[in-house]
Amino acid sequence: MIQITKTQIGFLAIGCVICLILGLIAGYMIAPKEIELHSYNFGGDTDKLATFNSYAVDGDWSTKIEWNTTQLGDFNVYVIENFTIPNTVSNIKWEFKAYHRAGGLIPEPMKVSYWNGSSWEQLYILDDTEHVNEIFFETLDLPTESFSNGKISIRTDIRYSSHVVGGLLPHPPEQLWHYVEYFEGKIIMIGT
Ligand SMILES: [Ca+2]
Repeated sequence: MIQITKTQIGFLAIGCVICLILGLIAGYMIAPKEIELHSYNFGGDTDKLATFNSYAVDGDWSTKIEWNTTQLGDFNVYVIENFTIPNTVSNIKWEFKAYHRAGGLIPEPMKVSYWNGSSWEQLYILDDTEHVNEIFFETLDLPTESFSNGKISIRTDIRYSSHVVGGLLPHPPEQLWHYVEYFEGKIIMIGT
């Protein structure tokens, strides 16, 4: 029969505690983490929006910037979101949520780019046949050059197009729409 002394139980308990602490540290190091938005700015036809610009960066994944759909024409709005990244990070992703109302009026109604230190590099393009008439999420891998200086800037361009077609018998005039609306985006990083 195997006998276990109180001393052995003590060592066993200490060993378990150490393993638990090491496990927690390892989990903390590899668990995905979000980092807070440092600053942002908007550009383009922001006067064509029906909502506050800030709905794109308010941290609320249920609010979005929306177009005033009574207007006709082609417009573009972009938001640039800036983050400060710890220099120990090795893996960064960008996740966003958007809505695509498809209508075949414009190609590439949404683009996402990152700043490489001297120019904007394209990371993602939404094709007009993707995510048709639905809310969608995308998670994109960011290349090392996008955060090698401890900062990262993401630019999201969304477009709007609306035109009246028809008007000749037997087709009455009809207003068509095609646009993307943007809810929110965030950096996800792996590392410490
Ligand atoms: Ca929002």
